[in-house]
Amino acid sequence: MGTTTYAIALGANRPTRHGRPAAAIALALDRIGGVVAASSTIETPPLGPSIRRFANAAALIESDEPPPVLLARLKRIERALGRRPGRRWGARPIDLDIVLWSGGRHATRALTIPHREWHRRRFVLAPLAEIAPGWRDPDSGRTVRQLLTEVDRRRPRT
Ligand code: A4P
Ligand code: MG
Repeated sequence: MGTTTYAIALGANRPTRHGRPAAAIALALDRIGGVVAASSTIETPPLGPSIRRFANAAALIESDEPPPVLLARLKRIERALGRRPGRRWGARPIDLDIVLWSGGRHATRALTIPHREWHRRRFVLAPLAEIAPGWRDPDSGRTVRQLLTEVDRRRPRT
């Protein structure tokens, strides 16, 4: 039985032998396991230099793993699904980020939770608001739903 809840953001914008980006997201969720809630998968315009649109989703998972152990496992899943280290923000078959966890904050050189920038990104907030609208950002005290509203107020169309 899992004792810790994590919110994971999933993103993909390159097809793989498993199919379209949305298929990689479904497969990643299956491999991660312990999923207690999963959002729909939405298509989003790329932030940054990528040209291809992204598929994005969010999930809540339960796990006994401490954050660095979960991160190492997520990286192994990324590699198994065809991710290769490359240009930051490059096109990727799958990106698995830890956005929040029930332990509050976690900050080491290799891993920062909450994920930096998550609260400004509609492609993270919109899926997460489907499954965890009331989860509060430990830094600002605002809920996911409030953060999404604020992002939409600033940039109503993206
Ligand atoms: N790291 C630190 N904290 C975390 C965390 N909370 N979760 C470190 C995961 N990793 C964390 O990540 C680089 C390093 O960050 C890791 O080795 C880990 O030690 P990465 O996944 O290997 O590389 P990346 O994904 O290229 O970098 P990064 O910074 O995660 O990119 P972003 O900021 O996630 O941006 N547009 C749309 N529409 N949708 C997207 O999903 N994604 C990006 C990637 C850009 N534009 C996008 C999307
Ligand atoms: Mg990442």
